[in-house]
Amino acid sequence: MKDLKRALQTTAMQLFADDFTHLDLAQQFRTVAFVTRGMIAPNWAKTKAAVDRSGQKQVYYFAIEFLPGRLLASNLLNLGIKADMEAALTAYGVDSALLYEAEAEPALGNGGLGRLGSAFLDAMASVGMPGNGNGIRYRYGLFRQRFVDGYQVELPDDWLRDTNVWEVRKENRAVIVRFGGQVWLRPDATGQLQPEYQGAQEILAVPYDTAIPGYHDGVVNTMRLWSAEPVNDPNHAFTMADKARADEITRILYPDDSQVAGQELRLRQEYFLVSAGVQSVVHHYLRFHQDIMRLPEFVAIHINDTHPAMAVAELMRVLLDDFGLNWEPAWRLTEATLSYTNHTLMQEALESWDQQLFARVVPRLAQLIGEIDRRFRARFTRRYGELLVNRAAPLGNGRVRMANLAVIGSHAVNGVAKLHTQLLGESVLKDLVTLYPRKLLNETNGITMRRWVLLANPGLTQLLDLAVGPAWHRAPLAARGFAAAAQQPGLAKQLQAVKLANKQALADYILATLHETVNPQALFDVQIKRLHAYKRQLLHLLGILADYLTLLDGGDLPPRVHIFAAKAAPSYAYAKSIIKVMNAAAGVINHDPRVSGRLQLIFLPNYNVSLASRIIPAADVSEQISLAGTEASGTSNMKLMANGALTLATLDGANIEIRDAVGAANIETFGLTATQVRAYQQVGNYSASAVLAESPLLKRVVAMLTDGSIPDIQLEGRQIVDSLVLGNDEYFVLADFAAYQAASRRVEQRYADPAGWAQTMAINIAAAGQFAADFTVANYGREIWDVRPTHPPRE
Ligand code: H53
Repeated sequence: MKDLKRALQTTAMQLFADDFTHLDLAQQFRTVAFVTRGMIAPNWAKTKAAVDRSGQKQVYYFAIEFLPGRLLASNLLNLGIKADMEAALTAYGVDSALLYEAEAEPALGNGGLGRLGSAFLDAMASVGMPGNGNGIRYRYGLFRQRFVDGYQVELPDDWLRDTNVWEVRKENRAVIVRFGGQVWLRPDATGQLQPEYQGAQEILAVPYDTAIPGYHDGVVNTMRLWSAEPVNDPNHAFTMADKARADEITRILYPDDSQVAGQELRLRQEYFLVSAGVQSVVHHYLRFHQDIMRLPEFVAIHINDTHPAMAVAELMRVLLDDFGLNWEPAWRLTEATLSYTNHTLMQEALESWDQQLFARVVPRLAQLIGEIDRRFRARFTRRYGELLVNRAAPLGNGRVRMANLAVIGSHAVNGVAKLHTQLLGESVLKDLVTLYPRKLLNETNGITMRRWVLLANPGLTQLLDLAVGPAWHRAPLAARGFAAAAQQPGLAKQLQAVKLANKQALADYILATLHETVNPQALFDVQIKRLHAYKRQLLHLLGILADYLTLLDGGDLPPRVHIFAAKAAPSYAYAKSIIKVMNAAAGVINHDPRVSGRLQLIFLPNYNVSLASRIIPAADVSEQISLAGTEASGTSNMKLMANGALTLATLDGANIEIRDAVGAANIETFGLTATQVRAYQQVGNYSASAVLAESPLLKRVVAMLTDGSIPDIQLEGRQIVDSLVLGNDEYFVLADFAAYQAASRRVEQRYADPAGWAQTMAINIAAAGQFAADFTVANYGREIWDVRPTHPPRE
């Protein structure tokens, strides 16, 4: 503690020429972060040297998004000096909670996909797997969301305005990425065809490295993010136009989640990420190895979703053009090095690119994919027939199909929850699984328990430590003992007290941000995730409106606060309409004295990792109500259960595995199954109007969207009703409504029994350990990457 105080003082002098106590909060944050970074650095260097020296195989996780969340508290925790640093801060009169909030949040992802990537980096470091993130250093992260008259407004996220203390610019590791122009193939002296480029645009990719310390294990891995710059050629100064063209590539994160943007700039971002990443992986490999033929023994490159799927062709390009390999050996190396995770079954999230656009942006890759396609067809057509092979090929209908390319060029492909993997095999990847029956695996997603419990919920952490000892920090399954321990009334009472305190803290935040008073004794019912039709925030809203009517009719329902947080893609009009209607409905319900204290709708703006950390510990109920067969996995479902929320869920994604973990008595499930949904879709016999006609309550609820009872939503209300009625309710919201209402009533009955509720809470907390990302990455390591952790998570 004394040492830390001294370090803060010295660093404050060096950075700001002033005493630590004289600095403002932002400067104090920088000082603390700088000291922390200094403490990480030696182990960072040591980890890198050890991996290179021992020749351990390394994972390179390629992802267009990473969503680390603020790093200071998590770094301090993992270093094991959080309490000491906080004590040092207290001694200087600084509130560490406020200091943590002074950190700009790196919002370099949209949602689950990016957060998963960051969880994996944290987990790999924590179990001792050499793992590197490879992503993009977006100048502007995901937009900040504000509500104006209930409408979502997007503000730029200028997260790099102040220096980013955590990153290290590595100009000496920069590489050149080539776009556009024309490529001619000419035979060289040996007769091999060599590409010649004409008129290509060259961009410099400069890496910025961020340390990812593992939990109490001295391992520090790297997240490498690439930034685009003009090439600085001493003989040829770059122009402002060159600079602008380069800057553009890494300026913004596309704000789409589970949807494709489809713009040329996005394609350029993808190639930039892939080309810089592949080149730097190969350069690094060659510093310690001679023989390129042994690449897959030392390197695993993972393609996270299809955005980096061009890695297949880029690695082929490097092997053929730079190393002069023949096609077959190059292909064997590529397949052995690459693996791919699919994260979605949704049509609108499956990437494909117009072939002409593709050829214009990355002409050499277009040639190579043409050849991959030709060989693929030649290999399989005779045996499997043209129809199947046409569907599974990388090229078809004038498009480059990224998922097909990724599967064909990888030795393994995985889904992210059992149901998702099964459905992949039956639908999206059916043909490819026929051709490559051994490639498809399941790797259910996981979460960082340390961030979502240790950091976010100190009260619960203390209780768990008390009940089962601190072993669960490293061995998440050790939390299992909590279920039995919580049968003692004393512990159960403490658990209730912790939850209540967390709810009070959230209530304070709600009061401060929205000026709404909520009662912490009420049931806190939480749905936090991207706003997307398939996730069915609309079903939740219809449930709230139905409860509102029931209360107005004189019905009796226990006090309940519905808490939402969600961003909508700026161009996703339907999702934005739902936000507007939610906010307008909140205006009506929250200010109607007839339901005062019994029903509230709280929509918190600007959902991000920090806001999630506030909401999750305070949740009683976790709404996971996507249409069965649409949510690949979900991960907020895991975070919420780990904090003791009861899951109110459809049988979708990882909800099914949560049910299996906690037992059917400790979750509320409802609704159509994926099989039933598919049957309706295949036969075409679902009629939303018929469902509506049969339910007077539902009819009244839907009418509220257009009859003026919610003011100022003429267009939005109409749009939603049209989607339900004229559009025949694509996501079966009306079909599941009655079952949802019934499940909601069952939740309330449970909540009326505090002792039973506390048991359910404890069972959920106790069972969450199996969803620790530590296990997930260890499984990837064993089944896909062939990389073993040096200290695997204990079972
Ligand atoms: O990935 C999560 C899943 C979640 C899924 C999400 C996702 C994105 O965030 C973006 C694109 C995409 O294809 C999938 O929707 O169900 O939990 C991590 O696997």
